[in-house]
Parts: sequence; C-alpha cells; structure tokens
Amino acid sequence: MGWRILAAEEMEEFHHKGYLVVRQALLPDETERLRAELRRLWFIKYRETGVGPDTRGASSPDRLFPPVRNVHEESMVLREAALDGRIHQLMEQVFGEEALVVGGTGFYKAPGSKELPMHQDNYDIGAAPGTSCAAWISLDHSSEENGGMQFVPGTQSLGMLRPRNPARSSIYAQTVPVPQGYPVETVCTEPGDIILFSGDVLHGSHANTTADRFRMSYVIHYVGVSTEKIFVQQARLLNKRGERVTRRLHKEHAIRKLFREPDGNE
Ligand SMILES: O=C(O)CCC(=O)C(=O)O
Repeated sequence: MGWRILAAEEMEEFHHKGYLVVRQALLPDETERLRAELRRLWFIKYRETGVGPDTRGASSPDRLFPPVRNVHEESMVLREAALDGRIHQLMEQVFGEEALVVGGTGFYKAPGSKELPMHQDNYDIGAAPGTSCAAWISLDHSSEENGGMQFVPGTQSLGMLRPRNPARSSIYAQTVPVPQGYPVETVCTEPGDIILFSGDVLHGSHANTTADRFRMSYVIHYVGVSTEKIFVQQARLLNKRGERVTRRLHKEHAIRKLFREPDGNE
C-alpha cells in the first residue's frame, strides 16, 4: 500500500460510527505473507501444545483453531506488521498523536466456528485516559456466511457497557447486549482491507457457517502515546521504533469495577 492519509470525510465517518474500512490498504503479497505466517504458527502450536481434541476426545473448530494472542512477540513478520509505518500513520491520525502497539492477535475463524459475542476492546485493554484503536487486517474474503465482522455504530460514545455476565468474562469473550435502537452493521471485506475501530465501539463477528472457507485476520491493537495507565501489556508496549515502553498498571480498570458491583456502577 502507498502511504495513506485519511480524508476529512473518512475521519468524520470514523468518529461518527466508531469504525472505518480502509479498502485495499495492503498489497496481495503482503497479505499472503501474514496468512502464511499465521498458518506456520498454527502448525508449531499444534505440534508443541496439541491444540486439538479436548480431554473428552471431542474437537471443535474453535478448539482446533483458537485465536492466538500477542503473536507480534513470537514472529518477526507479525511484529513488522504491527510496526508498519503506514498503519502507524493511520493510527496517528486517529489518536492525533503517536501510537503504541499493545498487541497483535491472529484469528483463524475456521469453518464451523461460533460467533464472537459483542464486546468492547477497551473493557479488556483498560487504557486511560482515552481508549484503544484496532487495525483489523482482512486476510480472506469475509462476509456474514464465513464469520465477518459486525459493528454497532455510535456505541463508542456510550462508555463501557456492562456485559451480561462479567464474572465469566475472559479476553474478547464478554457478551454485551446491543443497546435498544442501535442497528448492527455487517462489514464485508477482501484480503488487504483494514478495518480501523475504536476500543469503545461494540463489535463481534458472525459464526462461520461455511463448510470450507476460513476467515483469517490479523488484528493489532494500539493506544495513543499519552496513555497513562493500561490493564494489559503494561510493561510490554512498543513505540513505533519497536522500543519497549512502559505505562502504569490501571488498577481501577473497568473489569474490576464491573466485577465488584453487580449493577455495573462504581
Ligand atoms: O476477528 C474476529 O473475529 C474478532 C476480532 C475482534 O473482535 C477483536 O479483535 O476485538
């Protein structure tokens, strides 16, 4: 991709909806490199830790192909993508300042995978002040059938919403009910498209109901450099030059607040 500057209308759309699709942001060979790398990591994990059939001998697509977190710390290729100057430039426009890498997660979303419930990323990331922003890189064609992303535009202005069952929440596994009156939008993508989305916007992904079509993606989460405290990766953030950066641990993070008070109030 060339160096891309978001137009004023695109910035407006991002702020209005909480997300923005940057079409064909990566070249086909760049996208293929990321796919191949995630496939390679899967084979390594399969051999070493036996992701696969569970203790009862059952196997499910979600168990065979779980999301892999912080892969930017395991793979030079995925680290380079997280530090890609073109993505940092997009993030700098979104944050209005330099961005720090929180982490990169690979999603395989195999045929037969379940839906990923609606959630807000900053509930888990716990960045303050402000919020995080994701660059979701589409590595396959995606649509409703094979597990495409869905967003609830406007919810980025509602603050952190209480999940249905916060006590059972794990990273990216909260279930937040869609607030009344807010429509849900499905976003279809092609390989190389990047969805930028706010850490406060409610989003999830459809079940992959196809027989044989994976829906892979590589998602990198960022925060602005002025972030003072954060709940995850607090001592393992990276600046755009790839240097390790530390912030304070966000002790009063939303997860803990919501866990403490059953009605979600502080
Ligand atoms: O790729 C997906 O299915 C979900 C990604 C997501 O929700 C996230 O990274 O927060």
